[in-house]
Amino acid sequence: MISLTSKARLIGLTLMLPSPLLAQAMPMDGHDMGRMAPDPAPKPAEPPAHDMADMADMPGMSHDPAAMDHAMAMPGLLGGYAMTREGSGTSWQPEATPMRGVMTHKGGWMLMSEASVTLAYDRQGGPRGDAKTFSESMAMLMASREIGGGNRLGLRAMLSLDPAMGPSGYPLLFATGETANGRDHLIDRQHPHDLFMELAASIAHDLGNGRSLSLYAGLPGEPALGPTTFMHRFSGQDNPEAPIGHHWFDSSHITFGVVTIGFSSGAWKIESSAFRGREPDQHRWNIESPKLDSWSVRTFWNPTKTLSFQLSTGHIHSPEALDPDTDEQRTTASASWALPLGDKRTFAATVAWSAKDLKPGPTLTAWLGEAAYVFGRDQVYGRVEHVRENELFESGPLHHDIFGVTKLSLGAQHEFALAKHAYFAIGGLASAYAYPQVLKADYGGRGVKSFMLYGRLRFGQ
Ligand SMILES: [Cu+2]
Repeated sequence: MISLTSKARLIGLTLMLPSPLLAQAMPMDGHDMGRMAPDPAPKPAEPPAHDMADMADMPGMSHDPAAMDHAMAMPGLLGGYAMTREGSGTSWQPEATPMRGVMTHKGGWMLMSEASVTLAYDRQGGPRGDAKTFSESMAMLMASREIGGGNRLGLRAMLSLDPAMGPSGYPLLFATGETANGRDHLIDRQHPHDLFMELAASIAHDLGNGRSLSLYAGLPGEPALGPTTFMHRFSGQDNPEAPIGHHWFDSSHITFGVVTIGFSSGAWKIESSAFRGREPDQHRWNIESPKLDSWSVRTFWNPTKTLSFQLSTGHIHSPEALDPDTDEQRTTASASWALPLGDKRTFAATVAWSAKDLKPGPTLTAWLGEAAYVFGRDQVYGRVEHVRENELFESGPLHHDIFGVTKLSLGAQHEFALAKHAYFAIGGLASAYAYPQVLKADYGGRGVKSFMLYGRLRFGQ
């Protein structure tokens, strides 16, 4: 067990992490990207009028055209497109997604940083419900530079103090997966994330004509499987709850040992990973030993700046420590949409489908729809998901039975600017569920039964 004082010290440490970058960011207004997507080659068909309007509105934003050109030329880590096309790991998202990190330049390096700490009160209702006050957090640092020969080096670190919430995570009805103690399954709870969420390096080689080859390695890292992770996609990133379909879509986002090769050409990308199938264990403060016993293949198609489509499949060797003889073939498809509406308004949505083919065992499917509408510093968001569950009962007559469960969450938040790049948000969300009658004894009657209230301190744009 880690003592309270050392937890406090760690929290302090993470909060301080971006401060050197913050110091660099302060005098560099002209290099500041604001909430707009860079656009290295604006097409006449898509007038950038709203982008320009956003930019002019940004406090501290330079109106110098040279500085704007410079900001628009910000390249991605893994290819010669705009950086805003890149989501978590090696994933793509719509290029029009607003950037939330703070960009700076130093001696040939392009740096980006972002951090947030959320304190949430969580109340899940019904006989299996529970209440808890917990904190979740994330700090990300990214660095990239040209290293000659048409090659770009990328480095990325993402940390979280989620382990401080305790090994059993937070109450979340119908969420399953991973373990708190190495013996019992976590049921109706969301597991905490590891201290090290990503420590990755990448090299991208420019082949010309909009084509590039890339190599990405992480310990931990994110394999080429599923859509951009929930806390990094614009449609879901301010919702403090993990989706109950996390283990269908993006549970591989922290994988101890990942190597991915990718090839992109214009609007397309194809990539393949070798990675460790086993999910992180209950010891959340350490780095686990890597292995490459699983594989995945994924393709993205971004036909316009506002759209991104994804299709992937992966063979995951022995993902669950408590069920080591079961492998999984996970196949997912998703579409994401990001629509800048001008005047600091953005609408973003994601729909996703997944099939988890347990080997041996049944195929369990899930789908998800998620949307967020940001207007100024206010936001409303929602998520609807359906999951075919077979882990709700560890024993008894319903053990391993499959139940279709649907959850709807709606939330809102308001953010206050505290200082340049520092924000404080307050928000809340409520959830309602639909499930088979046979679960009534364990989950109670239907209706709205869970809510979360939260405050969030954020460093970024
Ligand atoms: Cu996770």
